[in-house]
Amino acid sequence: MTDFKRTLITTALPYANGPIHIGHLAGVYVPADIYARYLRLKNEDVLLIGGSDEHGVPITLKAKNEGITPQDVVDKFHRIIKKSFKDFGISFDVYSRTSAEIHHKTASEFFKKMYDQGQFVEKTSEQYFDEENQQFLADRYIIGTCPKCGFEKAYGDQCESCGTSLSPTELINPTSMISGNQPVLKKTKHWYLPLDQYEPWLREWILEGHKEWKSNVYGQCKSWIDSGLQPRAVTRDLEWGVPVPVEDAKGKVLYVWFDAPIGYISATRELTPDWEKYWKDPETRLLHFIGKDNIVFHCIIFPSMLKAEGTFNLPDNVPANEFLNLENDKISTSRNWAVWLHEYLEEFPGKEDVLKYVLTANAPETKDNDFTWKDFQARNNNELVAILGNFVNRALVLTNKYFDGKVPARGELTSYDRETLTAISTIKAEVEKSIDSFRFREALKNAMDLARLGNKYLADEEPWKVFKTDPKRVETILNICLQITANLTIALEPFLPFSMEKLRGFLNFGKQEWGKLGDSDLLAASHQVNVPELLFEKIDDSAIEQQLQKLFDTRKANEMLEAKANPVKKNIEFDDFGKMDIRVGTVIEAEKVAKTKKLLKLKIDTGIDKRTVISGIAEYYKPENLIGRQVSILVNLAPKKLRGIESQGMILCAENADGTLSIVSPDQKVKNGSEVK
Ligand code: B3M
Ligand code: ZN
Repeated sequence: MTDFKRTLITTALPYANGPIHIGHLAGVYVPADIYARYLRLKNEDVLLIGGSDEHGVPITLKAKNEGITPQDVVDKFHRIIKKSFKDFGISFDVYSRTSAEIHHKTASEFFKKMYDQGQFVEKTSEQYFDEENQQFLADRYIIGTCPKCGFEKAYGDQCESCGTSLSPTELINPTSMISGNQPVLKKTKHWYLPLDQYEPWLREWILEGHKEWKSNVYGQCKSWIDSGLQPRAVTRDLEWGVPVPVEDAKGKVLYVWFDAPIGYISATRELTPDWEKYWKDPETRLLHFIGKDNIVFHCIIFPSMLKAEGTFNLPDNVPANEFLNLENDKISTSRNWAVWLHEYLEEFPGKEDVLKYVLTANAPETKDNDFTWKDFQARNNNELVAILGNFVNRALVLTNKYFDGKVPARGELTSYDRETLTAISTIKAEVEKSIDSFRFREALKNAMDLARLGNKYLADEEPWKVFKTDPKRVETILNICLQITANLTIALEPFLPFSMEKLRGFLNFGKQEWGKLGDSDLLAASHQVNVPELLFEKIDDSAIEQQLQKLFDTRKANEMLEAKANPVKKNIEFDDFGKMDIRVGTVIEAEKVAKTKKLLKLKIDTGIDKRTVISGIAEYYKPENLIGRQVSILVNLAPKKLRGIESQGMILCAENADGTLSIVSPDQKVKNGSEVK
């Protein structure tokens, strides 16, 4: 099926402004590592490329806040990230960084070539400038009042309250988030990638040519393309980054999303003088492992850049994953809501594979998933210990006990034996089918099924009983168990590399090629095995409680910070409160407002009348679930047009720390029109 000679696997370059957490691992690095290890076992020519993304505005702001240089920030986190990946066993062939000289050179040349080929559009526009800090402001660093809904903390690119996408100049009362001052408009020139011109080609290449891509990836591409692509600025007014290599561009750098994917090329170049073979030979297959928030950059923008440059391969597939949550809450670096890899490695020494196992078994491949410490413990204790570890341990211990550690030969076979041997012979095709289509959790399950089957076979056959009456029969049983064990060292090698190395040590057995998987004579009769140690250990409740306590403390600390950031407002008189007419009403109709993410159009029976209210709760409530619910509504709020619909009032909601909204309702049914006071 394969018509390529080699595979180049890239993994999203993490921003070097924080450490790696389990969300990064589950979404990108664990699956990419499994895939690379699998291909290496098959003796394929493969490179696994990684590196730190060290540019961008957030890094400069972090440096500013801490009174250090951006280089200091990235040096610190690059070191932490690189070490934690290494200790965890992500088998990068190279882990580079975008502040490296080779990267600046590569990105610069790439831009220059596109520039010389006339592939950018030059545009001068007015952009907000912070006079105090003498810098142009990225859209995200300007806040102001949303012209559509009046929300006071809308960002320069989007209002988080009503979902409208904005440009900074549309904001009312714009404020620089850096100085707190009002920014001024200043002329500046930038280079744009005219993505609109690539639309017909993208349609053809992705929508026609790559229907096999994962449906979440294909779907996102389709919706981007269908909603119309706009030219994108690929340069910024900033000091930190790759300088724009043309005259007349002082104080300008390449936009971080322009240079970062080129980082994959630079890293390959750092690794091998043969790098062009991996990027330009059409017999090389290019795969990008990323999370879903990076799809547009890897499927639309970077390919357009590669296409424009003209000499590079395009990605063959982009198996992007969804998100992993932690204990039912979004993982967040700024809120410290995460399991950090470097901390895990310290707190659970020798348990790298346990985390790999749990993250793969519960990988967010088709939908967002949740990591919980209870599930982590259960999967370790009930699967790794009770099934895999228990099985191989008993097979090895019994072989030592009855046969001095020499692999016994098989004798006459029962039909159960034959069934079991057949399961060994089919495992390869099953695991391959899943891995080849990037379904790693299914592949892991298939491989673990072999251990499950071995465990059951051993329990059913009870060699410890049979030995007393028929020791010859035990030779066959243990031979089969040991052959399963030897096969597991191959099938599970991509997933649990540290443990399989250990297990090969117990078996006194070398590392095998993938092609050997399915062979039920991997171990010759009278081959000497060793006395095993435990392959996995139980994780007790106290270790889990400690982790939960840590998260609990984080949550508490966050709540306190948020309370401080949201202080109690100035006192008011009762009369001020009395001006608000808040009533209880019942939702009688509900529908989404077309072309918005956040808005619902509700018809409310207020007891006084039936009126229309637009509410920004579409992300948290399905319209059909609202019908019949009682809500609190501010009925004397001056009517306002939103998206062309007049909203007559406002539904009251409680805003959670993470920004999610929850409707405030009476705790028992009351008459519509009842006053809230
Ligand atoms: N650093 C964004 C992220 O970490 C970005 C990825 C770059 S991949 C070229 O999600
Ligand atoms: Zn708004």
